[in-house]
Formats: sequence, C-alpha cells, structure tokens
Amino acid sequence: MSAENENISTYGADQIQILEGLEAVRKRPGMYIGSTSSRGLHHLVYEIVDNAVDEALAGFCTEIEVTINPDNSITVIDNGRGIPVGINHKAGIPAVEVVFTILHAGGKFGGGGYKVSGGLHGVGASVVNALSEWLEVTIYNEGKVYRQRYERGNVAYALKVIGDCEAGKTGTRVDFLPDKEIFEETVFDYDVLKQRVREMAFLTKGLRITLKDSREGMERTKSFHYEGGIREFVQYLNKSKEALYPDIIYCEGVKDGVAVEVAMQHNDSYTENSYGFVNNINTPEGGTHIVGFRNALTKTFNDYARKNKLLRDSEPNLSGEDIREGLTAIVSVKIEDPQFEGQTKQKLGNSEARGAVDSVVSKQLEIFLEKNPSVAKAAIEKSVLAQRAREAARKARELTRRKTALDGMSLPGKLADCSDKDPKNCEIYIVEGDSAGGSAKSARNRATQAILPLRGKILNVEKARLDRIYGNAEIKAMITAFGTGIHEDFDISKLRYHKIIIMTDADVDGAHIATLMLTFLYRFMPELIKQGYVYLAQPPLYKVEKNKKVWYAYDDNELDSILREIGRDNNNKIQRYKGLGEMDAEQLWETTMDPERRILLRVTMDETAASEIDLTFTTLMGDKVEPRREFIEENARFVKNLDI
Ligand code: TSJ
Repeated sequence: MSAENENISTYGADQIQILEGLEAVRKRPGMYIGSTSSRGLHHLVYEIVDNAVDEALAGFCTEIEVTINPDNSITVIDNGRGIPVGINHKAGIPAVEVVFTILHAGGKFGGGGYKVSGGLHGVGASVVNALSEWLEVTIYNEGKVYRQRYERGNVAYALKVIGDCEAGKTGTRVDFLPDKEIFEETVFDYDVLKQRVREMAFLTKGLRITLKDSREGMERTKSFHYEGGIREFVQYLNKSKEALYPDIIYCEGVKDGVAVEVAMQHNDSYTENSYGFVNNINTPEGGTHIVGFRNALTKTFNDYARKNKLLRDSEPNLSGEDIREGLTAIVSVKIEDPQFEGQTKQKLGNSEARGAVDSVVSKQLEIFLEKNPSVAKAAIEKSVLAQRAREAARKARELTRRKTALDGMSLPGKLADCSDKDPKNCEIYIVEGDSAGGSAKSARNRATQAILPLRGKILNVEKARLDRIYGNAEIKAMITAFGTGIHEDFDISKLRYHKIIIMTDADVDGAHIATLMLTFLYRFMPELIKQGYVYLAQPPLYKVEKNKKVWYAYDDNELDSILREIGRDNNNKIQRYKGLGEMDAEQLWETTMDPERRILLRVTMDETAASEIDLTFTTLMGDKVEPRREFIEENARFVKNLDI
C-alpha cells in the first residue's frame, strides 16, 4: 500500500531489529537525553549540531546554520562532505540510514571514522530521530541531492535522489519536529540555543555558526564566528572586568592522543572563572584535564616567582587558589574515547588528559612568562596579595568558629526565628531595611517563618576580598542563620530553612539588592540555588480600592486588566507601593507572605552555558557601564523574570 510497507519488506529482519532499538528510546527518553522537559528538547538540537561540528573539527566544514522554523521544527545545515550515502556492508543499508536508525551508531563504519561526540549523553542522531514526529535528512554530494524521511524513528521512505545540485556542492541538512507525545515543552527558546551556539563557535575557531529564528514576530539572526577561538572566549568573559594585562595567555599542543588548548587572563576581581571542556562539552565537575591545568599553573608560576625573586625565600609558596584569584580560563581538550565518572557522569576520568594538559601548559606557560615579564609580575603580585588576604580570612574565620563554639551556635541578634525546628517546614525571609523588617515580623506566621532584616546595601562580593566578606556583619548574619557554614565547611544537611526567600521592594533598588544577595549565594553557597532552596518574593506594585473592595496588582498589565474589569471611574483609589514599608502587616501578609496566596519565584540555574551565568553577574554588578547597557538593551526586548 504505502512506501512504508515496501521499505520494511525490503529491509526484512535487519530492519525489525533496528525498530526495536529505537522503541527503547521512545519508552525511556530520559535515559538518552536526560529529560523530556525544555532542557531535553534543546538537547536534541545540540545533538544534531554536535555532529556537524565534528565535521568542522575533521577539517571539512566551515559553516553551520541553525534555524527555528515557524512550526517549531528545526533545520540544521552544514557545508561538510555530506553523510555517506553508500551502502554500509555490515548493515546492508545506506550509511546515512545507519546513522539515523541504529542506536549508538557511533564507532566506525564505511571506513569513515564516524565519531560520536563524547558528552553527557553523546548518543547521536538516532535518538533525535526516535524522538521526532518526523525527521528529514538531505545530502548534497557529487551533483546529486539525496533525501530520506523518518516518522517517529521509522523509515517513511528509502533514501532517494530528489534532484541535482551544482557539481561541487556538498553538505548535510537535517530537518526535524520534536514529538509532542514525548516532550512536555515543544517551544524552542532562541536565547537558550544562542548561548550554546556561541559556546560551540568559541570552541571551534574559524567555524561560522548562524542562528536564525523564523517564527512570526520573533524574526532574528545572529552569526558567531571567532578566528581567535578560546582566546576570544576569554576576552568575552572578561569584557565587563578590568584585565590585569592586555595579553591572553595561550597554550596549544597534542600529547598522548589528547589535543590541548588553554587560554587565560587575570582580571582585578577576586573570583576564579574557569571552564573545562571535553570534546566541546562543558565539564562543570572538572576532572583530570582540570587537575593537570591547575598543577601546571601552580608549579610554573611558583618556579618563575622564585627564580625572579618575586617571592622571598622566607615566604611560602603561592597556593593554587592564590594564583587563580581573578583568573578567567578556558581549558579545552579533545580526546578519542572520553571516560566520564562521578555521580552525574560529568567528570573526566582519562588519566592521559592530566599528563597532557600539565605538560603542554607547563612548557608553554614558562616560555610565555619569560617573554612577558610584565604579565608575570602583575599576575604574581596579585597572587601575593591574595595569599595575604587568605591568611587574614583564615584567622577571622577561626575567630568566629571559636566564638560560636564558645557560646553554642549563637544566632544573629536581628533574627526573629520561627518556633518550628524542622527545616522542611521553615522559611526565612531576608528583608531589606529595618522598617520592612518590622512589618514582616508582625505579619509572619511565627511558627514557620523567620525574619532576618538586613541594614543598608549588602556588600557586593564581586568587589571584595575574602577577609572583608567574612568581616561583613550582614553576611555573617546570613551565614549563621542558614546554619550550613561555607566553603569547605559547607554542609547542606545543616540548612535550617528549606525556603530562603529574598524580599525586597518592587523597584530598581530592590532588584539591585536582590541581585547582590543572589550574587553572594551563587558565589558562596551555590548548592542552595542548585537544589532549589532560594526564592524571590513578589510584593505587589499597586493596590486598587473600590467600594470597600481591594485588589492587588503585581505589574502594570495586571493593573490594567483589573481596571478594565471594575471600570475606570472616580471611585477607584489606586495606590502605588513605593516600598514594602508602606504596607501594613496585614497587607504584607495577604499579598506577599501568606503561603496560600503569595507568589514566589524559585531561582534556578540553567547549566546549558555555565559561563554565561558568571557573565550575567559581572555585567550587572561590575564597574563597566558600557557592557551593562549593552546587556540590558540586548535582553530588553525579551525580558523575562531574571532567570539565572
Ligand atoms: F547528526 C546528523 F547525523 F544528523 C548530522 C550529521 C547532522 C548534520 C547537520 C550534519 C551531519 C554531518 C555528518 N555533517 N557532515 C558529516 N560527515 C560525515 O558523516 C562523513 C562524511 C564523509 C566521511 C568520509 O570518510 O568520507 C566521513 C563522515 C563521518
């Protein structure tokens, strides 16, 4: 009857086996792409783009174009050699069909050395095919255009020639529509794709990746192309910071089958900002490549400092942490058979990567420092200051530790604690200002809601060294109230409240204070955010009264719709709240604190491009005005809730 039946009979037993393979993917999609949420949805695109990037890494592709189509399908086009169309002898079907219909069609076939990207999932095109309502692959090669279509992983028609193209043109095009039966979310987010595409372009120097949105009303295009590769990545990450020296330190080499590329530059901040990549995939958990990098860095800088008398004989060695203070670095390795370890399988385990990165960086960094003594001096002088501050911070910390040991877990004086002691039931409101703190204290449910008022602007941890941070009263109060400790002492099981709620005025100042607090939490207790314990309260902006009835509006749109409903007339009394302090306890309770009625925003971290999170903070909190304006303008058209 249909082409479908014909194909199945053509391929016979082999085909049945194949279909079973992809059925497994549809049954348990999470096993193959992590989740069926928005994150899994976007993962489909990365999976396809990764394959095209592999072609670029092999030296045969210079351009990739990714398009979000009006029907929410995706098109990825490259100008590589085109997936081979010849029959694969082992499978008895065209190689391209093997790619799309056999699970884990990695390995080698047709002598082509087809390699699967070694990422978190790294499962390839067949998984995307299995999870798509339909997928079409089009190949341009030797003057011909080939096409094959699949539906939910099944062959819809066999590979066929659909036309001619210019003799020299080669490339691959994949169109697919994610299956609504599988995904909870099927609408693509341009910004999410943009982050990953930009990262890919930085990591593959010379490659141009263009991202297009063709959906109605959302049309836009952006091209990413960096001849400098990860050197430009470091520049980009440092763009809203003050670099300590103009140069980007760069090391590159191949050893024991591991291709190593490292770029770095110090800035005047106090936090390290390094990212590791293995086969272009971010490794937030680190691994052997990062160990090798750190080892080389510590050793080479100390050797240089001793040799050039930048460190006195009486002074101890600089620690790795001292040298990495304010360092922005990208460590990128390419390796044939990456082994991932740890709970989340994101930590590189290959021991040869440690030696390779160590050796390449040690050799080339030493040469660089010899050639650029002013860079060496700037970096080492900063490290020496870091060393002293670290020592001072250790002393301050020990003092507070001893103090708490003496008076037994003394909670901050300003904290109005709740009476329930089960953290699961407890919330802590961090409130800006004593007056709002007062209202919150009278409004709260004393059993489960604790209030910690903070005075004045909280310290910007982006601009302070550890000793000052630990000495800051507001920060000390938060740390003791939470109960978890920080850094090496951090223990999430000691968290005293399962909801940490930041409550600030609904204006620009309030947003700034909330960002300062989130910056502190992100830098010092990221687990609290990662595990979803941190929230933003949403106080209303307006109160509308009419005939003794009251409405609250949380933004201008809501105010509009309330007014439309009740009629715009002189009986309306509209009050714009300038701050939390203007609300009385009852109003604050019913609008912002009552668990039954309030709106809380949970703060989340999207790990798609970790490097972008840091950039968001430093752009918003740093000194440079220009990048901040650019950032706000660039994002203003599509502002959402600040979703870090
Ligand atoms: F993921 C995918 F399969 F869907 C896909 C693959 C999607 C896209 C957009 C591009 C590709 C892709 C694969 N682009 N280029 C290639 N190259 C090959 O598959 C290829 C071509 C020739 C040879 C050879 O040895 O002659 C080897 C390979 C692996």
